[in-house]
Amino acid sequence: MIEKTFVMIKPDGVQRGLVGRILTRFEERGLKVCAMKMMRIQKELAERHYAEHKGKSFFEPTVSHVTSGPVVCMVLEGENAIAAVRAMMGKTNPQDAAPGTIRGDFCQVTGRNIVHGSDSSESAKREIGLFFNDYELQNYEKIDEAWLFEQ
Ligand code: IDP
Ligand code: MG
Repeated sequence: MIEKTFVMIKPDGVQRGLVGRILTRFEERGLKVCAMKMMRIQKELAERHYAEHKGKSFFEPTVSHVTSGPVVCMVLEGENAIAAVRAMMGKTNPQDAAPGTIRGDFCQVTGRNIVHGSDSSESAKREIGLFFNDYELQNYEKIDEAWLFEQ
């Protein structure tokens, strides 16, 4: 099923100069970029984004980290895009993330795992709505679609 998912390159990914390499992985997979922007997240938005973790020990540090510098937010579309992106990111703790995944290749600790991706269709819908207005989502056909998918 063709899905949209929300992806964010966190401040550590931006600071380490990995935006291009992370984006390239998604583009090479054939995922379509439907929206993308760099922004500085306000505390309130960060708290809403990570609301499911409120009360956990890592909530405050995570909110603090994700608001500490600019992030790059995007909406990616493709076949089972939500699970596909999660698989490409690797496990939350980079020590458990397989080599070949973004976290497995570029990170060492959970609190600096450089990338976020929605974990379910409900999360994807919620997170896309939190970070993007409808008019920011581009609806277009890419020329590689005829070769990426069976007709
Ligand atoms: P996910 O990003 O793989 O979906 P979640 O469990 O939803 O992982 O946690 C959200 C984010 O909170 C993680 O990506 C990480 O940045 C941070 N986080 C989660 N657990 C810990 C922890 O035990 N220590 C430090 N940071 C954590
Ligand atoms: Mg999560």
